[in-house]
Amino acid sequence: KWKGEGTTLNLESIVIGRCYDYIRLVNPAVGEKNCSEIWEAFKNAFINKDPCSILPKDYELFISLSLHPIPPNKSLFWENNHLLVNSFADRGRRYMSLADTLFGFLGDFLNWCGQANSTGLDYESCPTTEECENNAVESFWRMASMTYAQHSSGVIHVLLNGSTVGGAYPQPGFFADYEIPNLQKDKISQIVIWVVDDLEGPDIDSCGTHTVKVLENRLNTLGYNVTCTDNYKSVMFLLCLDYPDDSKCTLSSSVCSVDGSPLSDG
Ligand code: ENP
Repeated sequence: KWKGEGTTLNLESIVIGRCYDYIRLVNPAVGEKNCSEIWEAFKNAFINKDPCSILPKDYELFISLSLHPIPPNKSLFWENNHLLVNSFADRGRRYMSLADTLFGFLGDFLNWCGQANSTGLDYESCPTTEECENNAVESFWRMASMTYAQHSSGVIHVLLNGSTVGGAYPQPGFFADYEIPNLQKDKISQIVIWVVDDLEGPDIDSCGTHTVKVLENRLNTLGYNVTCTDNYKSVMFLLCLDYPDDSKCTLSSSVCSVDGSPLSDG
């Protein structure tokens, strides 16, 4: 009856399995967590309720059971480049995006909703945010975003997509509406913005223009020390894995001959 996809099959096994994967292998530094209790708290946020009346605060117990420190200088906020961020952050080894925290990791790529007057999950369909914003998934990410921003410190990184139609900094958006307002200014030394275009995509937005300028102005007005870099090299290298022959992916062209073979230096 809803327009969105239904609950991911085997949701309970996936969430509990991911929880053990996270605390035992991905990030044992978080210490002991009760994965079955975390699942119960997650489920109780939305089961047996009208699927359009789920609020961020319904996930409060889930968040308090799964919360752990976020290392300073490791936070990575983003818009419109989910898979790139997953690779770049490398499950918390390089950066810790929301999906690399325990609470974000449990929900990444999944879908879920319940139904009124039933303790069952709806595997057929779930409401989209267009149908109702107070749905189980949207409220989960709102709560997770607010918590993640409140616990981020040191140098904050933001990876935006300069090829997004409508601009790299979307408003409304999670970063604009739930993350920026929850950053704790006294714990933050700098905000580093990276605007990276898709390799084969258009250059729609860049540092100092359009929506990125709006973002820079907003953060400056809030009193943050802000820097912005276009097509940051480390991220470019990762994109270039899939497009090695793209003109933007040439490594040190000056020391190569026309056929691409290295020139001897003698
Ligand atoms: P999209 O629309 O590019 O990607 C949505 C996909 O990313 C979904 O598979 C979603 O999991 C997963 N995801 C991972 N982290 C988040 C998240 N954090 N979030 C919403 N979805 C997330 O992403 P958005 O909507 O623009 O959100 C980007 C935001 O994530 C940024 O504000 C960034 O700073 C933040 P699922 O369970 O829905 O399938 C917050 C909201 O970290």
